[in-house]
Amino acid sequence: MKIIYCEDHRLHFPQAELSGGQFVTPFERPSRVEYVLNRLKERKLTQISAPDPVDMKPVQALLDPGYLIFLETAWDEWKAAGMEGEIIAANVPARGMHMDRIPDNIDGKVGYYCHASETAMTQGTWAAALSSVASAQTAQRLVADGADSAFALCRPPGHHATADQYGGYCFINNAAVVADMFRASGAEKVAILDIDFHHGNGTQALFYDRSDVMFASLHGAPQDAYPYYLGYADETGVGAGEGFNLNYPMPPGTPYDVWREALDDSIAKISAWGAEALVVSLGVDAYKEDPISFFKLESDDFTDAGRRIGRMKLPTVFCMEGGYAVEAVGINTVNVLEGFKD
Ligand code: Q9C
Ligand code: ZN
Repeated sequence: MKIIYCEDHRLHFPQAELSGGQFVTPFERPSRVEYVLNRLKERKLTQISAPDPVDMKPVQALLDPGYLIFLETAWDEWKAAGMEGEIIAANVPARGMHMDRIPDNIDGKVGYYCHASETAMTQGTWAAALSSVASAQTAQRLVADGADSAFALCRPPGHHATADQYGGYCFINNAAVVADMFRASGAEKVAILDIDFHHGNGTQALFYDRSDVMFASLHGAPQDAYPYYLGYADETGVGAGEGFNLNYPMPPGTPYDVWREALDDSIAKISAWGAEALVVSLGVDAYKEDPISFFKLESDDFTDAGRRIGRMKLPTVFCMEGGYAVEAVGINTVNVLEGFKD
């Protein structure tokens, strides 16, 4: 399997994440990628290359133009306004307030374009986010041109980012861009399977009214887990998209046999629909020792999950999402890829 990776991810490394009322070193940190790269090499998966330059057209086609300008210019505006630290949202439009009037003040703008204040932006965030989506796009082109599968080692991750909001460590929704590119390159039906521990709220929102991209997400139930305000099972799509959104929320302590039933159900539905291409939002934070999650998957379970996904026999692009038990992130990610190839 070809692997696409760009070292520019290192340009995004905020000093701090707001967690439990304290500033801590972000869970989503550059070393996550190093653990995956090391494990790939250990397992002799060495077909690793850098992405082609980012193609902004598919990104612009899917996302809000004002949001993209914001991401590009936020750091300069923040510094020009005399802010000393990293960009952290301190206010967001809440119930009863205007949801559609964008402030001129950068502090107000940050809150408008953000949904979760744990995620800081820095000088290099935009460049890193572009390199991440560039990796996803290069992987997509390989598969559209005939490869069975490719793995985009994306960082920062993407599945929490919507058309106009960042948060949950995500800025540009890499998997969503890939799905839309599969549509543009001729696939009529594209499925996105999101196995990251957290609900893929951004991906869901981007395709909620569409019948050409089916979205399935296995995740910690919103009553108990970030992103808290989306991800219930009764969110099934709207309009033409009705029936094309599949949520599998699961409670704290969920073991693999329960998670696997959800996986099998989602796979059966994607296959029965007749998807022609598959995008996997590959987070490995369902692991039992993940520091911010609460499922109980073992490392071997990721191999089994990969095998089940591989049995769909679909052209597949994997986009790296979350996973924070740093050493195990490498093992579990590569286990999925090896299982897929069995
Ligand atoms: N105290 C992804 O896995 N909440 N994002 C962190 C830590 C946000 C996860 C709480 C989790 C975001 C891509
Ligand atoms: Zn996650």
